[in-house]
Amino acid sequence: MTVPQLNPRTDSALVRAARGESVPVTPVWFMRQAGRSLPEYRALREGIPMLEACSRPDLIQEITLQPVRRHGVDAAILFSDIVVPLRACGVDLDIVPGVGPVVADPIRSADHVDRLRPLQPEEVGFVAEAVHGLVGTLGRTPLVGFAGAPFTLASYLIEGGPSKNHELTKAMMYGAPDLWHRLLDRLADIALTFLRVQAEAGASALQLFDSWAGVLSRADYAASVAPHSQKVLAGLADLGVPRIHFGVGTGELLDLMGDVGADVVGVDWRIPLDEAVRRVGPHRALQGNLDPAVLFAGWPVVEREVRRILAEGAAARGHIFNLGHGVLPSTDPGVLTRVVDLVHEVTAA
Ligand code: 1CP
Repeated sequence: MTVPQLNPRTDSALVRAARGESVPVTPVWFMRQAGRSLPEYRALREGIPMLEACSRPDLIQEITLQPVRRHGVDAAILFSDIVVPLRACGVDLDIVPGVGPVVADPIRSADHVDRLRPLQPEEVGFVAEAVHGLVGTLGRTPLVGFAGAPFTLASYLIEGGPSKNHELTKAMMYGAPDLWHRLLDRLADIALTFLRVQAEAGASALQLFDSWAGVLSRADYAASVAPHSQKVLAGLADLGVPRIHFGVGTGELLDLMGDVGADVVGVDWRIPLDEAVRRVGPHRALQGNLDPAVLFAGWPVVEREVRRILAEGAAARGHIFNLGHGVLPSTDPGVLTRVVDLVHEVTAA
């Protein structure tokens, strides 16, 4: 008897759930599953700066695989960062430990925007090489590729680093709309190129992170951000891989974020998934939404919350179990493994 070759792009639980097809178990993976919660990650990163780790195919592959081996998650997520394509096309930036991305010369004028040039696929050839290798090693486990959405990238470029209030970003959005749209259009092209490189190298699904879009009103999101995110997601349509779109605190924007062209809408912990179905509509799958802080509350609480989310997620066209945002660095990785097992146990047909 020949064993059928399973193709993660069509047969994996992740892709099937994203398309609203039947699944043997609810697929589960975690945003930031690769990273500081894992001792094997900390050991490997010892003495290697973040952006160097993100540019070496050997390290990208090993770090991406670590959580798959340890937790048995249903998807790998490429080890990279949303600022990697910006650096690859010449933006002077670094990822500073304990801070995040820091931009040497923040973008605040027309001259700055005009200097931001398109990303050439060869400039992220190291990512394509890593994805190729990973897809071979992962076999039937899908690889999720990702990019930062234009708004979230703009926020780092304009503020110069992480920001609480995004005041300089909003100042440009409200005060210099022409410049704003020019900047976001360029960032959309960069994100699109970066995502296409990953899909063409074999990624099975793509996630567009608009992590900080939740700071915007519906009207501002619709007028100033949605057209640019839509350009990115529409530009992926021909690839036939599911598109996941996620932001934090975006409960009031969920329908709009779906409407820019997502197959799956990522939901944080603030809105129960059955309510998210009402907001997004019945035609898209959902991903989420365990509060990453719940993982610190002891197993009985974690178990109760996982079961609640699975029950609420049953209302969706398809459900991909995830956290409502990334794994916190001090999380006990053993709890993550137990969550994977529990999701599989509860949902096995
Ligand atoms: O030395 C280190 O370990 C640095 C910490 C770190 C890591 C592990 C950073 C700096 N980035 C990453 C990897 C990373 N970044 C991944 C890896 C894959 C995985 O999920 O396992 C991903 C998907 C990202 C994407 C990313 N970077 C986002 C979107 C997702 C999210 O969390 O909202 C954002 C906003 C960033 C910016 C960034 N990079 C790093 C930090 C600490 C931050 C956030 C800074 C801030 O609060 O603004």
